[in-house]
Amino acid sequence: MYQPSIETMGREELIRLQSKSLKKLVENVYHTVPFYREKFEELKIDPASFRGIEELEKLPFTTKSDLRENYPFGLFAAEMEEVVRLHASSGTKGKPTVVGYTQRDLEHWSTICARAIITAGGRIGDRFHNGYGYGLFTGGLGMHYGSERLGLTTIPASSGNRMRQAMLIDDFKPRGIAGTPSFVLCLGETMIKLGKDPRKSSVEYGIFGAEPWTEEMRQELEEMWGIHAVDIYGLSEVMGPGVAVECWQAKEGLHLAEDHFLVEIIDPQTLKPVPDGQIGELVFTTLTKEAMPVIRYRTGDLASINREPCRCGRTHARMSRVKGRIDDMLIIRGVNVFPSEVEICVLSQEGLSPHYQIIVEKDGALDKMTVEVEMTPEFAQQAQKDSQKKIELRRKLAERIYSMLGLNCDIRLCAPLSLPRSEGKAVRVVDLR
Ligand code: DLL
Repeated sequence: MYQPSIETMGREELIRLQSKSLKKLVENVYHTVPFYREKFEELKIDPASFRGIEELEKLPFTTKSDLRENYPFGLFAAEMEEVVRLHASSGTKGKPTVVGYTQRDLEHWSTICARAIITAGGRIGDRFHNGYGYGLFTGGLGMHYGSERLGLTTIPASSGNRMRQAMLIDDFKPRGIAGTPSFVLCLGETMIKLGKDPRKSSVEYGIFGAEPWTEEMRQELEEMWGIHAVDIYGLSEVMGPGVAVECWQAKEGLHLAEDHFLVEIIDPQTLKPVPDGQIGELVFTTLTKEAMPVIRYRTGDLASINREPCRCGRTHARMSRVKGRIDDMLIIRGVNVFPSEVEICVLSQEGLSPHYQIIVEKDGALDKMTVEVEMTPEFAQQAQKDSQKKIELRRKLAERIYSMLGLNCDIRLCAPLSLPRSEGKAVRVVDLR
């Protein structure tokens, strides 16, 4: 462990610590962020008498639209001279959301990412190939500073240029790799195309996140590379990568950095907390951020929480894999569909590769879902000789999807390497409605 005294802290002590930080935070944002001052006044919250975690539910939520409405720096709690770094979301709808960090925030973030790398299986002395994109996206720089904090030999590969990355892995021999699961999958594919077997590479563990992925995709990556593949979660509004990470020993949920982030799971309709173990929306309050703290930030991500200590010895609560985002949920002919459910069906069907896309369009008055998926090269070869095989495979996948979702869909089998490859976050859904 990187910080054993914090990572194995008893729950009572942890809650005391969180409560103390929360009280300080409430006082601080009241005096520094007009947005929170107004909200507190509306809700008649007096920061001076706020008692801590027991009163958490009285505090207002913060949403992505609050960030947009206060673009770019309206929610900053620190003076601009103290803000030493900005990051921003890609902003597919209108303005991006902007986040800021003070020097101390960056210190904390590096420590949190260093802790995450060790949790994921990293060791002092490793070489670390960082395939997250560098730039306004938090993935690249976040993991970079975590790796340097540990003193690892850090390779800032960024995303893209797979041929070059394949060569770097061959030559630099990293023990750890990080990137979006879809990108590292494509990188493995490129290595194979170049006649290099990723299983024979030096890589022993991979830290994958920034997009939803499934247990089936984990298996695919672990087999392809011969590695431990662990899940890392985070979001810019709260900090970036490192908010939670799986341990390589158990891979049973992602350990939340609870000394820095207070987690809640709520029912997105009623906004009330749901019991541990039940899926709901993840909500975070930052406990140590200076430049842009957030109170009860509604992430839109769906997961559950488990507060039992883990067999790796860590006591911080664990979140489940993210099932999807509330706004990623497709409603097709009245049926709720998460792209991850389609991924489970695709990856558990022999003959198919993990490269797929879901197309949703109007067919007259009705919605129509088509799953485009690449065949494996072996299957495609066999199917050339026997066209019946493709009909059979299409039927099998459609049946799997029907039994998972209760929804009929069309299947389009595509040639190997024909679908677009992602360099950062994969685009799984094309909604043409
Ligand atoms: O994606 C931060 C990050 C970088 C996390 C590298 C992990 C590794 P944003 O670009 O702000 O930040 O996107 C945050 O991505 O709300 C989730 O919807 C999704 N996401 C992040 N990690 C995971 C994950 C980074 N492990 C949004 N599983 C979040 C599923 C994830 N979704």
